[in-house]
Amino acid sequence: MALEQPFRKVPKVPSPDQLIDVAFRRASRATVRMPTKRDRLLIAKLKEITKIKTASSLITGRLKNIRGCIPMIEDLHPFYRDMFYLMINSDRFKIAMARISKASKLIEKLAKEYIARVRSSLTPTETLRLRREFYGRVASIIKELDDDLQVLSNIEKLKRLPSFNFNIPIIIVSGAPNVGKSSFVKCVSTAEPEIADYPFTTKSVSVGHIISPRGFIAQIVDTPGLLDRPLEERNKIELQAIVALKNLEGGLVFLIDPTEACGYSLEYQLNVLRSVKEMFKERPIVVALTKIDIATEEQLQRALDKLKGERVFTCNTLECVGVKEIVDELLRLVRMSGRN
Ligand SMILES: Nc1nc2c(ncn2[C@@H]2O[C@H](COP(=O)(O)OP(=O)(O)OP(=O)(O)O)[C@@H](O)[C@H]2O)c(=O)[nH]1
Ligand SMILES: [Mg+2]
Repeated sequence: MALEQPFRKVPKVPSPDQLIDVAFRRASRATVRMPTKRDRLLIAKLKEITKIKTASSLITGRLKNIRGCIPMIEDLHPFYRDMFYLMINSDRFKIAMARISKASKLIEKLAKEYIARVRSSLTPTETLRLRREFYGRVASIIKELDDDLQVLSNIEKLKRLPSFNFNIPIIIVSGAPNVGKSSFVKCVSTAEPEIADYPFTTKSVSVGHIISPRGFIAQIVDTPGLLDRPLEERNKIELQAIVALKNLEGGLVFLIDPTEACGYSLEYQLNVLRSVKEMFKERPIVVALTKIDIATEEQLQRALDKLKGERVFTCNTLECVGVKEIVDELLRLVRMSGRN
Protein backbone atom coordinates (compact mmCIF):
# COMPACT_ATOMS: atom_id res chain seq x y z
CA MET A 1 0.00 0.00 0.00
CA ALA A 2 1.35 3.39 -1.05
CA LEU A 3 1.51 5.32 2.20
CA GLU A 4 2.87 8.83 2.09
CA GLN A 5 4.49 10.90 4.79
CA PRO A 6 6.76 13.48 3.21
CA PHE A 7 8.43 14.72 6.39
CA ARG A 8 9.63 11.41 7.85
CA LYS A 9 13.09 11.75 6.29
CA VAL A 10 13.80 15.23 7.59
CA PRO A 11 16.76 14.83 9.97
CA LYS A 12 17.01 16.42 13.37
CA VAL A 13 17.97 20.05 12.94
CA PRO A 14 20.81 20.99 15.33
CA SER A 15 21.20 24.30 17.13
CA PRO A 16 24.21 26.40 16.06
CA ASP A 17 26.09 25.40 19.21
CA GLN A 18 25.45 21.70 18.66
CA LEU A 19 26.57 21.94 15.06
CA ILE A 20 29.75 23.81 15.94
CA ASP A 21 30.58 21.51 18.86
CA VAL A 22 30.17 18.33 16.85
CA ALA A 23 32.17 19.67 13.91
CA PHE A 24 35.10 20.98 15.95
CA ARG A 25 35.20 17.91 18.17
CA ARG A 26 35.20 15.59 15.16
CA ALA A 27 37.91 17.74 13.54
CA SER A 28 40.14 17.54 16.60
CA ARG A 29 39.92 13.74 16.50
CA ALA A 30 40.54 13.42 12.77
CA THR A 31 43.54 11.28 11.99
CA VAL A 32 46.37 12.69 9.96
CA ARG A 33 48.66 10.61 7.79
CA MET A 34 52.11 11.56 9.04
CA PRO A 35 54.79 12.26 6.44
CA THR A 36 57.89 10.10 6.44
CA LYS A 37 60.02 13.19 6.85
CA ARG A 38 59.88 14.50 10.44
CA ASP A 39 59.41 18.10 9.46
CA ARG A 40 57.61 20.12 12.22
CA LEU A 41 56.19 22.71 9.83
CA LEU A 42 54.91 20.10 7.40
CA ILE A 43 53.30 18.10 10.22
CA ALA A 44 51.63 21.23 11.61
CA LYS A 45 50.27 22.14 8.19
CA LEU A 46 48.85 18.66 7.62
CA LYS A 47 47.18 18.66 11.03
CA GLU A 48 45.56 22.06 10.63
CA ILE A 49 44.47 21.41 7.03
CA THR A 50 42.85 18.15 8.11
CA LYS A 51 40.96 19.99 10.86
CA ILE A 52 39.75 22.67 8.47
CA LYS A 53 38.64 20.07 5.91
CA THR A 54 36.90 17.87 8.49
CA ALA A 55 35.05 20.71 10.23
CA SER A 56 33.91 22.37 7.02
CA SER A 57 32.79 19.19 5.31
CA LEU A 58 30.87 18.06 8.38
CA ILE A 59 29.06 21.38 8.71
CA THR A 60 28.30 21.84 5.03
CA GLY A 61 27.33 18.18 4.73
CA ARG A 62 24.85 18.47 7.61
CA LEU A 63 23.37 21.68 6.21
CA LYS A 64 23.03 20.22 2.71
CA ASN A 65 21.49 17.07 4.07
CA ILE A 66 18.85 19.01 5.99
CA ARG A 67 17.97 21.09 2.93
CA GLY A 68 17.99 18.04 0.68
CA CYS A 69 15.59 16.09 2.91
CA ILE A 70 12.99 18.84 3.02
CA PRO A 71 10.44 18.06 0.31
CA MET A 72 9.37 20.60 -2.32
CA ILE A 73 6.45 22.12 -0.47
CA GLU A 74 4.47 23.07 -3.56
CA ASP A 75 4.57 19.45 -4.77
CA LEU A 76 3.13 18.03 -1.56
CA HIS A 77 -0.36 16.66 -1.16
CA PRO A 78 -2.55 19.62 -0.02
CA PHE A 79 -3.14 18.01 3.40
CA TYR A 80 0.57 18.03 4.20
CA ARG A 81 1.06 21.38 2.47
CA ASP A 82 -1.62 23.03 4.62
CA MET A 83 -0.18 21.42 7.74
CA PHE A 84 3.26 22.71 6.73
CA TYR A 85 1.99 26.27 6.37
CA LEU A 86 0.13 25.91 9.64
CA MET A 87 3.41 25.28 11.42
CA ILE A 88 5.82 27.33 9.34
CA ASN A 89 5.71 30.84 7.96
CA SER A 90 6.30 30.38 4.26
CA ASP A 91 8.30 33.61 3.71
CA ARG A 92 10.47 32.92 6.73
CA PHE A 93 11.02 29.36 5.50
CA LYS A 94 12.20 30.53 2.07
CA ILE A 95 14.58 33.02 3.69
CA ALA A 96 15.93 30.32 6.03
CA MET A 97 16.61 27.91 3.16
CA ALA A 98 18.38 30.62 1.15
CA ARG A 99 20.48 31.80 4.10
CA ILE A 100 21.53 28.26 4.99
CA SER A 101 22.57 27.59 1.42
CA LYS A 102 24.53 30.83 1.31
CA ALA A 103 26.26 30.08 4.62
CA SER A 104 27.19 26.63 3.40
CA LYS A 105 28.80 28.02 0.22
CA LEU A 106 30.62 30.67 2.19
CA ILE A 107 32.11 28.06 4.54
CA GLU A 108 33.28 26.00 1.55
CA LYS A 109 34.92 29.08 0.08
CA LEU A 110 36.55 30.02 3.37
CA ALA A 111 37.86 26.48 3.84
CA LYS A 112 39.60 26.62 0.45
CA GLU A 113 41.03 30.02 1.22
CA TYR A 114 42.35 29.02 4.67
CA ILE A 115 43.78 25.73 3.42
CA ALA A 116 45.75 27.70 0.83
CA ARG A 117 46.95 30.12 3.50
CA VAL A 118 47.97 27.31 5.87
CA ARG A 119 49.88 25.67 3.02
CA SER A 120 51.91 28.76 2.44
CA SER A 121 52.50 29.66 6.08
CA LEU A 122 56.04 29.87 7.34
CA THR A 123 55.79 28.62 10.95
CA PRO A 124 53.77 26.03 12.92
CA THR A 125 52.42 28.89 15.10
CA GLU A 126 51.03 30.59 12.03
CA THR A 127 49.24 27.40 10.88
CA LEU A 128 47.60 27.14 14.30
CA ARG A 129 46.59 30.81 14.28
CA LEU A 130 45.05 30.48 10.82
CA ARG A 131 43.08 27.37 11.71
CA ARG A 132 41.75 29.09 14.86
CA GLU A 133 40.81 32.12 12.80
CA PHE A 134 38.93 29.83 10.41
CA TYR A 135 37.05 28.24 13.33
CA GLY A 136 36.14 31.68 14.64
CA ARG A 137 34.73 32.76 11.30
CA VAL A 138 32.81 29.53 10.81
CA ALA A 139 31.37 29.77 14.32
CA SER A 140 30.11 33.27 13.72
CA ILE A 141 28.54 32.31 10.37
CA ILE A 142 26.74 29.38 12.01
CA LYS A 143 25.60 31.44 14.99
CA GLU A 144 23.99 33.87 12.55
CA LEU A 145 21.83 30.96 11.40
CA ASP A 146 20.21 30.57 14.80
CA ASP A 147 16.76 31.81 13.70
CA ASP A 148 16.94 29.95 10.39
CA LEU A 149 17.74 26.61 12.01
CA GLN A 150 14.96 27.25 14.48
CA VAL A 151 12.49 27.71 11.61
CA LEU A 152 13.56 24.43 10.03
CA SER A 153 13.46 22.57 13.32
CA ASN A 154 9.71 23.22 13.37
CA ILE A 155 9.42 20.90 10.37
CA GLU A 156 10.43 18.07 12.66
CA LYS A 157 7.08 18.39 14.39
CA LEU A 158 5.42 17.50 11.10
CA LYS A 159 7.08 14.11 11.26
CA ARG A 160 4.43 13.22 13.80
CA LEU A 161 1.62 13.50 11.28
CA PRO A 162 0.14 10.20 10.17
CA SER A 163 0.82 8.66 6.77
CA PHE A 164 -1.97 8.25 4.27
CA ASN A 165 -2.73 6.55 1.02
CA PHE A 166 -4.50 9.25 -0.95
CA ASN A 167 -5.79 6.85 -3.59
CA ILE A 168 -8.40 5.37 -1.31
CA PRO A 169 -11.11 7.04 0.78
CA ILE A 170 -10.40 8.47 4.20
CA ILE A 171 -13.15 8.36 6.80
CA ILE A 172 -12.96 10.99 9.52
CA VAL A 173 -14.66 10.10 12.78
CA SER A 174 -16.17 13.05 14.58
CA GLY A 175 -18.44 13.77 17.52
CA ALA A 176 -18.24 15.28 21.02
CA PRO A 177 -15.61 13.98 23.46
CA ASN A 178 -16.21 10.55 24.99
CA VAL A 179 -18.95 9.47 22.61
CA GLY A 180 -16.97 6.43 21.44
CA LYS A 181 -14.87 7.66 18.49
CA SER A 182 -11.70 5.78 19.41
CA SER A 183 -13.69 2.65 20.17
CA PHE A 184 -15.32 2.96 16.74
CA VAL A 185 -11.93 3.20 14.99
CA LYS A 186 -10.71 0.12 16.86
CA CYS A 187 -13.81 -1.81 15.84
CA VAL A 188 -13.53 -1.18 12.13
CA SER A 189 -9.82 -1.21 11.50
CA THR A 190 -7.91 -4.44 11.39
CA ALA A 191 -4.45 -3.77 12.71
CA GLU A 192 -3.70 -1.49 15.64
CA PRO A 193 -4.28 2.04 14.39
CA GLU A 194 -1.17 4.10 13.67
CA ILE A 195 -0.92 6.64 16.46
CA ALA A 196 0.46 10.03 15.48
CA ASP A 197 0.43 13.47 17.09
CA TYR A 198 -0.81 16.74 15.78
CA PRO A 199 2.20 18.98 15.52
CA PHE A 200 0.45 21.69 17.53
CA THR A 201 -1.01 19.75 20.47
CA THR A 202 -0.21 16.70 22.52
CA LYS A 203 -3.38 14.94 21.41
CA SER A 204 -2.89 11.85 19.30
CA VAL A 205 -4.49 11.27 15.93
CA SER A 206 -4.94 7.65 15.00
CA VAL A 207 -5.32 6.16 11.57
CA GLY A 208 -6.68 2.68 11.04
CA HIS A 209 -6.82 0.67 7.86
CA ILE A 210 -10.04 -0.91 6.77
CA ILE A 211 -9.49 -4.13 4.90
CA SER A 212 -12.24 -6.08 3.16
CA PRO A 213 -11.97 -9.35 1.22
CA ARG A 214 -11.15 -7.07 -1.74
CA GLY A 215 -8.12 -5.68 0.11
CA PHE A 216 -7.23 -2.34 1.66
CA ILE A 217 -10.30 -0.22 0.91
CA ALA A 218 -10.31 2.75 3.25
CA GLN A 219 -8.57 4.53 6.08
CA ILE A 220 -10.25 5.74 9.20
CA VAL A 221 -9.02 8.72 11.16
CA ASP A 222 -9.78 9.68 14.72
CA THR A 223 -9.20 13.40 15.22
CA PRO A 224 -9.64 14.10 18.93
CA GLY A 225 -9.84 17.74 19.81
CA LEU A 226 -10.69 18.98 16.33
CA LEU A 227 -14.19 18.00 15.31
CA ASP A 228 -15.64 17.66 18.80
CA ARG A 229 -16.69 21.21 19.55
CA PRO A 230 -18.88 23.82 17.89
CA LEU A 231 -17.13 26.20 15.51
CA GLU A 232 -17.18 29.17 17.91
CA GLU A 233 -15.11 27.26 20.48
CA ARG A 234 -12.12 26.72 18.22
CA ASN A 235 -8.98 28.75 18.05
CA LYS A 236 -7.23 29.89 14.88
CA ILE A 237 -4.75 27.04 14.71
CA GLU A 238 -7.50 24.44 15.15
CA LEU A 239 -9.54 26.08 12.41
CA GLN A 240 -6.55 25.94 10.08
CA ALA A 241 -6.01 22.30 10.97
CA ILE A 242 -9.64 21.62 10.06
CA VAL A 243 -9.00 23.29 6.71
CA ALA A 244 -6.11 20.84 6.24
CA LEU A 245 -8.42 17.92 7.11
CA LYS A 246 -10.72 18.99 4.30
CA ASN A 247 -8.05 17.84 1.88
CA LEU A 248 -8.59 14.25 2.94
CA GLU A 249 -10.96 12.86 0.34
CA GLY A 250 -13.73 10.64 1.64
CA GLY A 251 -16.47 11.25 4.18
CA LEU A 252 -17.32 11.59 7.83
CA VAL A 253 -18.96 9.53 10.51
CA PHE A 254 -20.58 11.62 13.22
CA LEU A 255 -21.24 9.86 16.50
CA ILE A 256 -23.84 10.97 19.02
CA ASP A 257 -24.16 9.55 22.53
CA PRO A 258 -27.91 9.67 23.25
CA THR A 259 -27.33 8.66 26.91
CA GLU A 260 -25.28 11.82 27.52
CA ALA A 261 -22.93 9.58 29.56
CA CYS A 262 -20.17 11.30 27.58
CA GLY A 263 -20.80 14.40 29.67
CA TYR A 264 -22.31 16.47 26.86
CA SER A 265 -26.00 17.17 26.38
CA LEU A 266 -27.80 16.05 23.26
CA GLU A 267 -28.30 19.71 22.30
CA TYR A 268 -24.60 20.37 22.57
CA GLN A 269 -23.81 17.33 20.44
CA LEU A 270 -26.31 18.44 17.80
CA ASN A 271 -24.66 21.83 17.80
CA VAL A 272 -21.31 20.13 17.10
CA LEU A 273 -22.98 18.21 14.27
CA ARG A 274 -24.24 21.49 12.77
CA SER A 275 -20.70 22.86 12.89
CA VAL A 276 -19.19 19.77 11.32
CA LYS A 277 -21.77 19.85 8.53
CA GLU A 278 -21.08 23.53 8.01
CA MET A 279 -17.35 22.88 7.74
CA PHE A 280 -17.62 19.83 5.54
CA LYS A 281 -20.36 20.98 3.19
CA GLU A 282 -21.16 18.53 0.42
CA ARG A 283 -19.19 15.77 2.12
CA PRO A 284 -20.99 12.52 2.75
CA ILE A 285 -21.73 12.29 6.49
CA VAL A 286 -23.25 9.30 8.27
CA VAL A 287 -24.80 10.08 11.64
CA ALA A 288 -24.95 7.29 14.21
CA LEU A 289 -26.13 6.93 17.80
CA THR A 290 -23.66 5.11 20.04
CA LYS A 291 -23.93 3.25 23.35
CA ILE A 292 -27.21 1.61 22.36
CA ASP A 293 -26.38 -1.12 24.89
CA ILE A 294 -27.06 1.32 27.72
CA ALA A 295 -29.42 3.80 26.05
CA THR A 296 -33.08 3.69 27.11
CA GLU A 297 -35.94 3.66 24.61
CA GLU A 298 -36.73 7.26 25.57
CA GLN A 299 -33.19 8.43 25.07
CA LEU A 300 -33.02 6.83 21.65
CA GLN A 301 -36.41 8.20 20.64
CA ARG A 302 -35.54 11.69 21.83
CA ALA A 303 -32.38 11.68 19.73
CA LEU A 304 -34.19 10.30 16.69
CA ASP A 305 -36.87 12.98 17.02
CA LYS A 306 -34.26 15.71 17.09
CA LEU A 307 -32.62 14.19 14.03
CA LYS A 308 -35.85 13.95 12.06
CA GLY A 309 -35.30 13.91 8.32
CA GLU A 310 -31.84 12.44 8.74
CA ARG A 311 -30.93 8.81 8.16
CA VAL A 312 -29.60 7.70 11.53
CA PHE A 313 -27.64 4.52 12.28
CA THR A 314 -27.13 2.95 15.69
CA CYS A 315 -24.18 1.12 17.17
CA ASN A 316 -22.50 -0.21 20.24
CA THR A 317 -18.81 0.44 19.86
CA LEU A 318 -17.90 -1.56 22.95
CA GLU A 319 -18.98 -4.78 21.29
CA CYS A 320 -18.65 -3.50 17.72
CA VAL A 321 -22.33 -3.96 16.92
CA GLY A 322 -23.63 -2.00 13.92
CA VAL A 323 -20.30 -0.42 13.01
CA LYS A 324 -19.72 -2.28 9.75
CA GLU A 325 -23.08 -1.09 8.40
CA ILE A 326 -22.06 2.51 9.11
CA VAL A 327 -18.78 2.16 7.26
CA ASP A 328 -20.44 0.37 4.33
CA GLU A 329 -23.04 3.12 4.04
CA LEU A 330 -20.41 5.83 4.15
CA LEU A 331 -18.28 4.13 1.51
CA ARG A 332 -21.37 3.77 -0.67
CA LEU A 333 -22.09 7.51 -0.33
CA VAL A 334 -18.45 8.33 -1.02
CA ARG A 335 -18.47 6.25 -4.20
CA MET A 336 -21.74 7.89 -5.30
CA SER A 337 -20.37 11.38 -4.70
CA GLY A 338 -17.25 10.54 -6.67
CA ARG A 339 -15.04 11.48 -3.74
CA ASN A 340 -12.50 8.73 -4.22
N1 LIG B 1 -21.69 1.28 27.13
C1 LIG B 1 -20.96 1.74 26.14
N2 LIG B 1 -19.85 2.45 26.41
C2 LIG B 1 -19.10 2.89 25.37
C3 LIG B 1 -19.46 2.66 24.02
N3 LIG B 1 -18.53 3.23 23.22
C4 LIG B 1 -17.62 3.79 24.03
N4 LIG B 1 -17.97 3.59 25.34
C5 LIG B 1 -17.24 4.08 26.50
O1 LIG B 1 -17.21 5.50 26.45
C6 LIG B 1 -15.95 6.00 26.87
C7 LIG B 1 -15.34 6.85 25.78
O2 LIG B 1 -15.03 6.04 24.65
P1 LIG B 1 -13.93 6.48 23.59
O3 LIG B 1 -13.98 5.50 22.49
O4 LIG B 1 -12.64 6.71 24.26
O5 LIG B 1 -14.56 7.88 23.17
P2 LIG B 1 -13.89 9.06 22.30
O6 LIG B 1 -15.00 9.70 21.57
O7 LIG B 1 -12.77 8.53 21.51
O8 LIG B 1 -13.37 10.04 23.43
P3 LIG B 1 -12.33 11.26 23.22
O9 LIG B 1 -11.16 10.75 22.46
O10 LIG B 1 -12.01 11.67 24.63
O11 LIG B 1 -13.08 12.35 22.51
C8 LIG B 1 -15.12 4.79 27.24
O12 LIG B 1 -15.20 4.60 28.61
C9 LIG B 1 -15.78 3.65 26.47
O13 LIG B 1 -15.61 2.43 27.14
C10 LIG B 1 -20.66 1.91 23.77
O14 LIG B 1 -21.08 1.65 22.63
N5 LIG B 1 -21.34 1.47 24.88
MG1 LIG C 1 -10.72 9.13 21.51
